[in-house]
Amino acid sequence: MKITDKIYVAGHTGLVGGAIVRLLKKKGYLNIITRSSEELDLRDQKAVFDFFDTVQPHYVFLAAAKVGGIMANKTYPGDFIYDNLAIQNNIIHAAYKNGVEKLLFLGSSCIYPKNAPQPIVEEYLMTGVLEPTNDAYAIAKIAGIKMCQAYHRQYGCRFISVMPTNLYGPGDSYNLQNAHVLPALLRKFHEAKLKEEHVVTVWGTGKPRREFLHVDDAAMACYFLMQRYESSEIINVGSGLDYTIKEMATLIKKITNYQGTIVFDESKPDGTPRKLLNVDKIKNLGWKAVIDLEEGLASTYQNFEQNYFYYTNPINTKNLAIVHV
Ligand code: GFB
Repeated sequence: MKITDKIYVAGHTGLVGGAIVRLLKKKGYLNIITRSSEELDLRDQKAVFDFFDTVQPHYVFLAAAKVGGIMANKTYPGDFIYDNLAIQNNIIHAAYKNGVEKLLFLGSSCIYPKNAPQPIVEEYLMTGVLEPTNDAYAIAKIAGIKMCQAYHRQYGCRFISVMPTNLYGPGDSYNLQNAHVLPALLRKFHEAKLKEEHVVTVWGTGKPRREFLHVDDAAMACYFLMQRYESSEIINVGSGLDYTIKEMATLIKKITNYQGTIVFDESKPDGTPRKLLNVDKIKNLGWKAVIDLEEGLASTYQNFEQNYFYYTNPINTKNLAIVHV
């Protein structure tokens, strides 16, 4: 990517899109293009086609998606499948029609089968049944991967698909019903400390294992792959380490300096038992995560505390909660 190329980051108000924009600015790119969802509804085919027609971006980071934690996925599967299919269909097709030089599509580790052997290698895609709490989202993401591969095969488009593990960092959603586990727990422990509550409730059994990656590492990986990766085969991006939810709750208790007790609400879903990506493929290309989990969480907590009123304002959490477009 040349410093003057037009680079469209779809989803720049979301966790990953925001981190990609921060990184591109730091690297000195001069022509970063963004549109808020008020300016451009990515589910609207005509609006997206007109936008590409007018703007003619050279590179596209497709980080726009409807995303959320286990409860959001379980509650709104219709929204997750429709919005994500619409967004990615519109952007991928418009990118092809307008001769975009390269597009990077962001998937998710939940595309893999619920009981995939661990750590998960890329070849396990479509070898088993999906986790039911997020199968609608996963099917949309799998369709996006297949669309990039089909356009690569039929039209020679340089469209690549990147599968990040569970991400966290500044710019996340802190809406307790819809957020992912780490922001939800940071907020729960922080507020319990402020209100001097004796107990924090963590969903599920605490036994599922999850791998976490700081979003600035994920943005670095996307940037690296945009320059270095040409295959239409999917590629995993992760830290290579996983922890139980109980271990994560204990770590967040320490980081937030909360003195009370943790209890588990087993009426809430656990989701996939384990989701650890094998990251050999990207490591062999020369990229690895550098942000230590405890340090990354501590700085994320600092960012949350500093912007507490923004993150917990119902207007912002409503926007951030589900639609990252
Ligand atoms: O992060 P999370 O919502 O998503 O939940 P998934 C991970 C684990 O943390 C589950 C537990 O076992 C939850 O039950 N957990 C404990 C909590 N307390 C909480 C809490 O307060 N909030 C939340 N949210 N979880 C999502 C998918 O799955 O991961 C998406 O649904 C996407 O589609 C994303 O792929 C990366 O890791 O289970």
